[in-house]
Amino acid sequence: MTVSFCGLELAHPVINASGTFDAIAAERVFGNQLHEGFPFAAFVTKTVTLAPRQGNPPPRLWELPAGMINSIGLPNKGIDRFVADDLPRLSYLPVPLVVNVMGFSRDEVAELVARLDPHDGVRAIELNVSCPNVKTGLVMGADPRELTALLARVRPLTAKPLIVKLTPNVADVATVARSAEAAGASAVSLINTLRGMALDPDTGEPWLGGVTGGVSGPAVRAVALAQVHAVARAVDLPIVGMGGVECGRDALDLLRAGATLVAVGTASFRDPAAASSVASELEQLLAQSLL
Ligand code: RRO
Repeated sequence: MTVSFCGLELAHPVINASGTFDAIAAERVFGNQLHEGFPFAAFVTKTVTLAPRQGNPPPRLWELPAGMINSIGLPNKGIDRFVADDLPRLSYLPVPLVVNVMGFSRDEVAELVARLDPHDGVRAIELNVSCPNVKTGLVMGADPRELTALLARVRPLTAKPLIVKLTPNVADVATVARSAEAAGASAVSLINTLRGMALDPDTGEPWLGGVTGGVSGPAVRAVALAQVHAVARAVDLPIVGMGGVECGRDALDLLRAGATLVAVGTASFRDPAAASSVASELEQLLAQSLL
């Protein structure tokens, strides 16, 4: 199941979706066991911003019949402490490391990329232009011209692969993907969460502290499949497909739709080893399809 992605040789095509698996916390709980059976072929960090952030007020989660809504709002320690505290630990993971970043302006993204570029442990950078939970989060990923300008600014700053994480909250994701490709993206990943909301059954007021949030899990799987399919027909870039993947069959569908890699996200909250089962089921399905 080895796969080549942006020059990285991966043991299999299953990675994690940003923000859905805390490898440092998992290491504290599982110790060496985590490294022996590491569930992902590459590890993607939670989004890092330039300045530290508290995130959105609680409540931050709402469970759905087929997934959940999150309104986390990018809590993180900021790039300085990420580089000082987390990067050395994450660099010891047994798989290539992808750092996901988000800035509130082109200059901020440029600074984040420039700060990560010197670190050999960072094998690729994912640009999150699609967070639904902060006011300006969607601007860059929803506007092809803005995305082009962003990539023109940051592409010259690093030779590392730049993966652009696309939002599903646009009319035509293929157009956005095309502009990412034309402006020098190395790959695209999709989908981020779909904007949704829930009401408190007692008060009728929005449940989430951030009012709206991002829907993920099996509820969005068919949307992810359609968008990966559309983007695969629009660009020649490698695609990381994600959205509600829970079993080998879901992963196979995304690969058949044109993805090179598949990411597991929400399923890891229920079972931190979910991606391992997805990868072994996928291996069986691929072996069968070769017979
Ligand atoms: O932190 C979040 O609220 C968040 C982010 Br950065 C994102 O990209 N997608 C999402 O559903 N939540």
